[in-house]
Amino acid sequence: MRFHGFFRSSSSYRCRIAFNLKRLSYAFVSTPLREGAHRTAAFRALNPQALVPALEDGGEVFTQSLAIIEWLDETHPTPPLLPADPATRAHVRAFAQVIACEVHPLQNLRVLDYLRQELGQDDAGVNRWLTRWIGEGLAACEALLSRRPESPFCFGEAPGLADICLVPQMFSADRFGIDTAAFPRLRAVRIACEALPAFAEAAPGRQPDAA
Ligand SMILES: N[C@@H](CCC(=O)N[C@@H](CS)C(=O)NCC(=O)O)C(=O)O
Repeated sequence: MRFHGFFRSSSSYRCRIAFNLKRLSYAFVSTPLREGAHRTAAFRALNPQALVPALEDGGEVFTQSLAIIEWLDETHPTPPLLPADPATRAHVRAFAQVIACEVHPLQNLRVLDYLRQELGQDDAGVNRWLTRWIGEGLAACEALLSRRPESPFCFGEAPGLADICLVPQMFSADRFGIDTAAFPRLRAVRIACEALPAFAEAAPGRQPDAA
């Protein structure tokens, strides 16, 4: 498998955690976003959307981190990243999608560049944007978990897709200076996850292309 990603990309970070949980090895191809490596013709041939990650596996190219993670889960079922019970699976997917579909797109490089370059926003304006949308999304995640019994991970005794999405988003919140004190459950899950080698070794600072 050849995995195209970037150390600080949170959707790449999600995939790295999934690889590690499943003990899968892969060849890593760094795609430095700040240098525009994802906008080259060569990269667009892999992903016409010009976004990392992309995974080459078995003669196919897969894109979109949630699709990649479900592909890995279906082709390497142990340990499972989704629960067996259909209702809980739906809740896990909903939690993951709050982050991957509602929060993350609003903090993406191209969106922040657009705010600065096309809409003329300064640091204060961009920070207001990030605080609003990341804060609102994490508050929803905290509320979703608060409805459930206490557990070390988002949905029980083992980490899965929800935790895979949460930890990179919490990392991004720190990077953007968002206060997460109001989200004790999310913070506790993050601590439990980061104590595991699969999460710790996936951290941006531990990647070969970390700046
Ligand atoms: N929904 C996509 C998001 C992919 C994405 O937005 N990747 C970011 C890095 S985390 C990227 O390539 N950004 C480049 C840009 O915004 O120009 C996924 O989950 O894979």
